[in-house]
Amino acid sequence: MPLVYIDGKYHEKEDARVSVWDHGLLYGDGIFEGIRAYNGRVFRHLEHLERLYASARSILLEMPVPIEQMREDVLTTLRKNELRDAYIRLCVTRGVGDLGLDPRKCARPSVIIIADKIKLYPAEVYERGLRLMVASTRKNAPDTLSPRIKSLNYLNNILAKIEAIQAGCAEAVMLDRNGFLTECTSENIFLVKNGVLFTPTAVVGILEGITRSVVMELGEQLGFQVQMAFLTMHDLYTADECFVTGTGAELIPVVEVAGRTIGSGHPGPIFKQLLKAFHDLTQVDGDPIYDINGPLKKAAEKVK
Ligand code: PXG
Repeated sequence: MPLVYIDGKYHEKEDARVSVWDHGLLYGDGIFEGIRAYNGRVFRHLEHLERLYASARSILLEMPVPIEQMREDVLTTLRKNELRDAYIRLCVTRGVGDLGLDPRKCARPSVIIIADKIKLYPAEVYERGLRLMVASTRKNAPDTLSPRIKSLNYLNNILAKIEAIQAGCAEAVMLDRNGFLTECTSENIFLVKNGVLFTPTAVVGILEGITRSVVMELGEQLGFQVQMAFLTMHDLYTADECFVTGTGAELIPVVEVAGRTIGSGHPGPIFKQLLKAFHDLTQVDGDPIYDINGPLKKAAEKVK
């Protein structure tokens, strides 16, 4: 344990390896997804796979298997590892090729599926909230390497993460070339002002997070207005509440940004409502991992 899927075969952790000739390693040429399973269900499974296939299209990578097959392969990997609550890391690399950027050198993309226990953020951050700093590293512009592609090229985010670590902060907020808020290094960002939820528009260049879209849905269901907008640091400093969202993080409150206290300095009431709604949803919504043979099994029992 864990058993790792690589191109149709399962390997023990120690034997799960890729070639040094893989362009995913040599050039960061590939894409990935981070997905979670809760209570025996893969949360927003299809949405994650659709984003993966959209990233593939954008980088002209022909997926070696259709989306339905990929869905089955993820579920099988979870079953093989006997997981109900898990973190799933899907990687698709350009594959093995000669040296040189030309993707035509790579005969076939490689698919890797890792399913493992999740490492949660400490409970303390959800209660006390995060402190953010503002990274000097600007977000890649949409006309360079679009942040909408979840690519194996994460150095832009890693440089900002290093700045955060050096400053003693867990996360950094990143701005675009014009100073508009984009997102953090691996979470999207939300503000609350006068009861309205705001999040940066995807036009500035962000990864359109699955958690972000769930939070927008939940916000509306709870009766809040939700707006995607061009936002600046001023909007952040003067917000009543702020929080970040992501598959790993779920929803984490932000209580300080660049030395300014946000709102009351404590996790806000709207954040708390959304977090509860999110937790409730993750327990019941998603692609079942183990019930897949349920109807067939029941039918077989009836025949007996
Ligand atoms: N922005 C960026 C740059 C991200 O990488 C998000 C926003 C949030 O998106 P989701 O769809 O998760 O709500 C991400 C997500 C990993 C890992 O293994 C990375 C992410 C998510 C899960 C795991 O590093 N990034």
